[in-house]
Amino acid sequence: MTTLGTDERLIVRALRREPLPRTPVWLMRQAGRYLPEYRAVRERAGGFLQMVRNPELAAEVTLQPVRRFEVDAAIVFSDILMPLQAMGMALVFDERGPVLPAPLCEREHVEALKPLVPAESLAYVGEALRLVRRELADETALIGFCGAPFTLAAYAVEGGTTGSFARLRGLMYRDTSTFELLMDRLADAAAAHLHYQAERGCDALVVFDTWAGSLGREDWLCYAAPWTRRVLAETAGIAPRVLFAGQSDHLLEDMAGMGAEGLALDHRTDLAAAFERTGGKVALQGNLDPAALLAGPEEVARRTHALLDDVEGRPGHVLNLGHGVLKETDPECVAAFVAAAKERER
Ligand code: 1CP
Repeated sequence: MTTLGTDERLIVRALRREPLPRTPVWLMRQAGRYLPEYRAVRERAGGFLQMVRNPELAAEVTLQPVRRFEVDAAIVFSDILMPLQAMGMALVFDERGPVLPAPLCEREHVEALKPLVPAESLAYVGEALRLVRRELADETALIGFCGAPFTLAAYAVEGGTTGSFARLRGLMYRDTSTFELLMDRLADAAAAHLHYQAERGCDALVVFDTWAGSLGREDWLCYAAPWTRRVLAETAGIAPRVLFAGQSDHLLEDMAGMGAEGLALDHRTDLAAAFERTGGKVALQGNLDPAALLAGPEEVARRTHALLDDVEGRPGHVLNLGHGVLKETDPECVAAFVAAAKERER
């Protein structure tokens, strides 16, 4: 048996914009509470953090959607906020999501953050990657990820999910030098985390900038983009990188020039138009509305084919949702989404 190298896995080839026999497919949040087998492991572990920090359990839930749906990639089960915990911040997850009970508000808090040394404080991620790669079929890619500095800063300063980002925006405008110090520290951490995951065998890396699109273009250029660009510059060549930014149609052309090989689009952006707007500079990932998977399997298949028809023949497409799988999703609908992509093999 010959062994496929990283370079031959479909997703890697799509990110290089090679013509392919079919469009590769995976889903953001493909491991999660919509899967009964995930809920069973979570129950046994006693919570989300206990799963993430236990490499055997993290590997198990990483592999669950790969076994069930035969997606083209596994994404390591962890969270973008784990580096904040490793840097010394308290972190808990409750039913609604992440909570950081002691958010940063003074310059001393930022200065007290520990530099991230992934081989020490995130060794459980490296071990999970090793266990997953051992079980994966040769043709399946392994994806690592990090949060972009602005999105990490949002959680570190807000203390959790807020709609307005009032604390972050206040810091950004009124104490810009503290904000910039925080962004510098987070950019160092993000780059270190990506290097570690590439060294541990990841074929591709995703940089999640979930909240970047909340900024208008001028503020984004001034307060967010320079640090994302820095993370991408410091990780050039280690593995192809995909930049995800939600609700960022107004930033699409700029995002295409950030240095990532691929851009992940949410469902509000027209995919065929995005191929025109980015002019072949980057591969594009996306972008079915996650809520479309709440329709029945037939409707999911119809919509997925319509999306693929729209970009037929364009190299450099990775099929995915525009954001993570919703926990109310019927696994049959995920199966229909994946099957639609696979049955188009030429
Ligand atoms: O069981 C549970 O209740 C946990 C829910 C959950 C899961 C399954 C959280 C809490 N994180 C995760 C895993 C996760 N998070 C992965 C694993 C791999 C996979 O996709 O299967 C990844 C890549 C993330 C990334 C992540 N976490 C992002 C960026 C992507 C995005 O969705 O925009 C963000 C913003 C987070 C923070 C976070 N962690 C968890 C939740 C519910 C959230 C989002 C909360 C919010 O909207 O602010």
